[in-house]
Amino acid sequence: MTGSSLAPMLDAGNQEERVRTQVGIIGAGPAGLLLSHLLHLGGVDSVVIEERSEDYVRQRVRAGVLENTTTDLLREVGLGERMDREGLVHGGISLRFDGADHRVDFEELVGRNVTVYGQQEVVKDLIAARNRDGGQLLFDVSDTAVHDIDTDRPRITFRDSAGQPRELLCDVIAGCDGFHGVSRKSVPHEAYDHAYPFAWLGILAKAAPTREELAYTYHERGFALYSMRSPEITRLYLQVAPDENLDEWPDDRVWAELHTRMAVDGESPVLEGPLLDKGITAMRSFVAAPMRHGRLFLAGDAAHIVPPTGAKGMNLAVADVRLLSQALTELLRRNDSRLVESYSDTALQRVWRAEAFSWSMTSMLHIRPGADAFQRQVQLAQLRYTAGSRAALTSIAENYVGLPW
Ligand code: RFL
Ligand code: PHB
Repeated sequence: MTGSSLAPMLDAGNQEERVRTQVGIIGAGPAGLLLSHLLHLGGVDSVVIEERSEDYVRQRVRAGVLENTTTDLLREVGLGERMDREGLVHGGISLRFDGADHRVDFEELVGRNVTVYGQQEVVKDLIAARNRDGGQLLFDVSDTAVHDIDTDRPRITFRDSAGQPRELLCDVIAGCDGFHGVSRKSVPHEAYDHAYPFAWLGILAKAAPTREELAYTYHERGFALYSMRSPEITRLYLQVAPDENLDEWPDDRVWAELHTRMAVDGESPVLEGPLLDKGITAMRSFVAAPMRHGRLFLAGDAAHIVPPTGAKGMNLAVADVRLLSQALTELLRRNDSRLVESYSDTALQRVWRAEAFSWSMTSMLHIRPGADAFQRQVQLAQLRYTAGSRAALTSIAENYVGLPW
C-alpha cells in the first residue's frame, strides 16, 4: 500500500486485516485511478485494489487518442501538465480509400481537436498524483470478491500481495475492473453483445512517424490504421482474422502488408523500425445495463466495450467516472442520492452514442469476410459520399472529438 493513511483494524477472530474506506475501487486502469483522484478532490476517501503489478499497469500498451472533452477534464483536475508538454494535438484525421487521402478537418468543421497521448502515460500521471496525495493503491491482489452490495455496508474481500486475506469495509463499491473483471457478475443486467468477424493486429515501432495525423484506411485486403505515440514512435494496426495466430505474422510480413494497404499513389508512408510491441485485439461491442446494483457501481470497460475504430473506450471510461465521482460525492458528503439514482441512465446515453459511432466507423472501414461485390460497392459509395459531404464530415468530427458532456 502506498501512502496509507487509514489505520487497519485487525480482526482478532480470523486474522483477516480489515480496512475501512468510503469507496472501495476494484481496478487500477484509467477508470479506477481517475475515480480515486476525483473523489479525493471532492473530499471522499477511497482504496484502489488491482490484480496486476504496478509495472504491468504502467506499461500496458492500449489507447492513444484523447477526446477534447477528456483533455479539458484532465487539465481541470490538475493532470494536464505532462500531457500538454508531450501530447500531440491533432486537428484532424484522414480517411484513406481509392488510394488517396480525404481529410476530416476537425478544427475547421467543429473548432475542436484531439490529443495523441498514450493511455499508459495517463495511467502513470494518475499513479503519481495518487501517490503524491497519499492515495491508497494496492497492486498484486488476488481472489477479489464483493459482498453485501444490497446493504449500506458492502465489503470487498481479497488477498494482498503477500497472499494474506484482507477485507475492505466500504460505503460504496466501484467496479472499474475492465471487461474481464469480477464486478459485473454481481450486477443483474441485460447484456447487449456484438462480435465482429475480424480483429486488429497492432504494432508499436521505434520509427519516426512520417505523417502528422492518423489515417484510417479502407483497402480491399482489409482495414489499416496509421497512428503514433510520439515524434519517435509509430503505432500501426492491420485488420486480421478474429482467430489469427500471431506466430504467422513475422515482422517482415507485417511490414509488407502495411506498405501494401497504406500506399498512396503507389508510395507507402510507413517507415520501418524495431518493434517494441506486437499483439492482437479482438473486436467487440458490449453494453451491460443497468450499470449499478445496490451499492455496486460499474464504470468503464467493466460495463461496456467498443471496437477501437472510433477511439472511444478510454474516453468513455473517463466520462463514466466524471459522473460517478459527482454522484458519490453528493451521496457521501451531503447525503443526497439523486445523482446516484440517475447515474446509470445518464452514463448509458453517452455509452450508446459511442457504441453507435464506433459501430458505424468499424462497418464503413473494414472488409467483412465473404462480403460480395455489391456490399463492397455500397461501402465505397458511403466512403465517397462521406468524404464529399460537409454534413457527413461534421458528424464524424463532432463524434470523434467528443460530444459535450
Ligand atoms: P482497464 O484499463 O481494463 O482496467 C481495468 C483494471 O482492472 C484490473 N482488474 C482487477 N483488479 C482487481 N481484481 C480483479 N478481479 C480485477 N480484474 C481486473 C485489470 O488488471 C485492469 O488494470 O479498464 P478501464 O479502466 O475501464 O479503461 C478502459 C480502457 O482501458 C479501454 O477502454 C481502452 O484501452 C480502449 N481503447 C481505446 N480507447 C480510447 O479511448 N482511444 C483509443 O485510441 C483506444 N485504442 C483501445 C485502443 C483498446 C485497445 N485494446 C488493446 C483493447 C486500442 C487497443 C488496441
Ligand atoms: C492508437 O493510437 O492506439 C489508436 C488510435 C486510434 C484508434 C485506435 C487506436 O481508433
